[in-house]
Amino acid sequence: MAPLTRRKLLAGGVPLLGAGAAVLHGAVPHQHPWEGDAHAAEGMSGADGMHAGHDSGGHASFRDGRTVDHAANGFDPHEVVRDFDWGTTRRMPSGRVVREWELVATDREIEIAPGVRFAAWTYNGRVPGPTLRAREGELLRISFVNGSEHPHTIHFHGIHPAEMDGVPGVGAGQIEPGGRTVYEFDALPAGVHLYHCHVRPLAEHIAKGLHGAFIIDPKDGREEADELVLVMNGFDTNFDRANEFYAANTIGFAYMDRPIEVKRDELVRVYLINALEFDLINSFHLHGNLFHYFPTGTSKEPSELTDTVMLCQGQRGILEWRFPHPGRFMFHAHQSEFTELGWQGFFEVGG
Ligand SMILES: [Cu+2]
Repeated sequence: MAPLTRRKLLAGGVPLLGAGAAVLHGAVPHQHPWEGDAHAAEGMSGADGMHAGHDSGGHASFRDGRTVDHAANGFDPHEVVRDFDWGTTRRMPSGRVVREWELVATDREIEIAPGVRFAAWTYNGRVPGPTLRAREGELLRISFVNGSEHPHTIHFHGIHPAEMDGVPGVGAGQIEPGGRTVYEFDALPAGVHLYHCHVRPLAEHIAKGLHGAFIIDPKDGREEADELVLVMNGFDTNFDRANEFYAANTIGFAYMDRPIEVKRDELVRVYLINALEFDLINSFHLHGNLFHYFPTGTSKEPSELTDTVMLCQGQRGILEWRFPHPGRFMFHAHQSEFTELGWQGFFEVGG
């Protein structure tokens, strides 16, 4: 029997209404990627018996309660969400601050869902890569070491000279395995940006894990807040250029299993980035509240007060709100398909 992928299921003419809804409803629980054709994909093992938890009666998760071994991965989405890497600084004679990081590309297998191994390409061993954070106007110096078996670069969004753009054929160009280079530019403009590899095939290099958040604070800062970073991404585990798993910060359902704790009435600021490949858009939806949205974080005036934003690949923004009510509030992609395949979580608002 030909394998039925979720793409074929959605694109293959299965009617979504009436009698067809029953077909879809019946088919979906048996066609989760971790038990269907994806199962045979190289590098996947130990995924037997996995089901999304909407079969389980509880909240969506993985049925038997197993969770990803974050310690073995070497990164934990609960730490990633509040982990801002300010690098190291020194002051030049002129008084200007130079901020420096070292980013090393490595090939390593990570567990993206319980029992599902993915041969990732990483910056500093994690997906997403470290959240690099600087202040507007500083001089930034990023040493890039390619410890991977494939050529890579780091392409930063923001304003910089052409030779620092991290694309093949310009400046240092493509960095071969064992090679290194230094990217140096001014921290401009203030906002939430991203960085990613820019070697072809581009979608694969980004989707394998070579992407991360890059935040530049305005010179006069922002209002004190509980700050979070959510990098929306996904994983194509069977190499069909469609994602089988979706998440914010790589591990699907991680914030369902363990909600992100925030305080009532405290300002919450989310740096939201869409690093998803193979799907044209992604989105963020907040329950029980609305947020101010600052596209790319480049203006201090919000463009909108809303509860849902849609982002194309590479789009990003800042979200700000306060929870007036305690309790558990969901956040998730408003494409239900993405939600069911991992991209959902809870905020736990303490009284
Ligand atoms: Cu690459």
